[in-house]
Amino acid sequence: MDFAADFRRDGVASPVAVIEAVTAAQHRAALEAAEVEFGALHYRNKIHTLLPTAFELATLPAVLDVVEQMIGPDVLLYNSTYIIKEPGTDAYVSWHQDLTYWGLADDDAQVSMWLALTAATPESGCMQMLPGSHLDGRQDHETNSDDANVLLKGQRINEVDATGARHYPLKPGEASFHHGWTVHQSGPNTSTDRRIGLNVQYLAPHNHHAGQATAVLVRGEDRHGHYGVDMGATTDPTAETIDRWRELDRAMTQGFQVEPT
Ligand SMILES: O=C(O)CCC(=O)C(=O)O
Repeated sequence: MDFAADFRRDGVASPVAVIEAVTAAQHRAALEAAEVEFGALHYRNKIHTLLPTAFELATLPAVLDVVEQMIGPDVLLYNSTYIIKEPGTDAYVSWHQDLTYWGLADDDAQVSMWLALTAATPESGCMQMLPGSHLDGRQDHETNSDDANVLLKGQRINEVDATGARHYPLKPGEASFHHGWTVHQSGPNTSTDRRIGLNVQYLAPHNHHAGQATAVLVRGEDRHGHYGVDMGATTDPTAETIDRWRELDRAMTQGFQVEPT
């Protein structure tokens, strides 16, 4: 499969098999053990700096090989979050584009991966995307407060022509990769199981961020030095790594206000 060609043409490549279902189940169990220790971990930033299970998934060779096809041989891991929809809840994600609030210099030198740890189906609230919409650039968003909307500012594109929109279902262990201008949304989880995905953002090192940003180099070289250095978690959390993660999570949430350059 030429995932890079799909990504260039459609702004999305999916599904990409990256781990076995049994391995996905082990990572789900590791996440659920961490939820017992740390409380809810839905949508907490930079989770790869806290949990070795998240860092391992974000740096799988099978994932980085695809990322490299899309953004080149030098790869920074910028952010990761578990996005969890509990069964029978109304949490949804409105039509939006990721890059609207990121503040990056080069829109094409980034990609997001969404790796399913449980089944992501139309019933459980998998992503729906508009293939090719990344080619039209930024669209106007408005913000509103809606507790059911997973997005921090409840941002949404109001005028979406959803003709041609497709669901992108994933089996446990499969991933999708999408461009930051690809218009997408997801509906509520009406299934009987949790819908759990690990969402990871990768950047090429030349892709300067308008704010104070940090990242981990996970492949190749960083000849630019635009980013402060995060440490990926390779051992169980310590008091020090927990404190640092809390600080990074808070800073990312506050930095969300950064407008694009
Ligand atoms: O998890 C979801 O349903 C939405 C994820 C999303 O918006 C994204 O990965 O950019």
